[in-house]
Amino acid sequence: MSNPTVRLLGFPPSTFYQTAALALAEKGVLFETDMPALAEPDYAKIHPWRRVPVLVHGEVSIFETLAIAIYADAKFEGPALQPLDIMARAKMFQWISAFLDYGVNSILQFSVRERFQKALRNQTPDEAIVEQHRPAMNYFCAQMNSQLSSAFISGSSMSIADLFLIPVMIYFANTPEGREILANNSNVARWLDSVRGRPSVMTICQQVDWTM
Ligand SMILES: N[C@@H](CCC(=O)N[C@@H](CS)C(=O)NCC(=O)O)C(=O)O
Repeated sequence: MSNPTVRLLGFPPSTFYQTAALALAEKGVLFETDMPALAEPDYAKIHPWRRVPVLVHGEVSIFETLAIAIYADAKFEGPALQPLDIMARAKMFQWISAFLDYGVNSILQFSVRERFQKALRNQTPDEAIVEQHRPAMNYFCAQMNSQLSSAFISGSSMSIADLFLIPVMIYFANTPEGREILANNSNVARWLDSVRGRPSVMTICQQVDWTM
């Protein structure tokens, strides 16, 4: 039975929604998903930039995925999503920040969104745009590959950094450029194979079976 006091506003195919949903699921929190009308005047009161996700927990409403994940980790019981070790925690934030800047501005924007968002709108992806950004995608994956000598991004246990990367990399692995790049980055491929088997990831990230 779902807990009616925890609601996640968002759209199941959205990678940022999926990151927030993974954080809740990994904590063992049952939640309801509501799909908001972003253009409604009142929506700006809960998300000033009219995006998803938004977490609503009783009287509390939080926008921005990182804030939601940190709140979920502190507020709910269940396995910790942030390492205690200071270096591991710094690595976690380093990779969240790297993803939100360099990963979003390469893999998410110019492969995943270019292909899957356009497919949703019956538009053709611009292959020239994908090609133009391929070196940055390659570089991001190579850096991830070096980082992934342990099981997870910030060490031996899963953290919020993995939760940001998992949804995007699952989509990316289903694109032509993603398949090629992952074939050259075996640590990333191994990490992805292993996290794909988690119940939270199977439920939240693999509902949409899109292969490009
Ligand atoms: N900085 C935001 C980014 C969220 C974001 O970009 N969400 C996308 C979906 S993945 C969205 O709401 N898009 C709707 C729109 O742009 O109209 C966060 O971390 O939550």
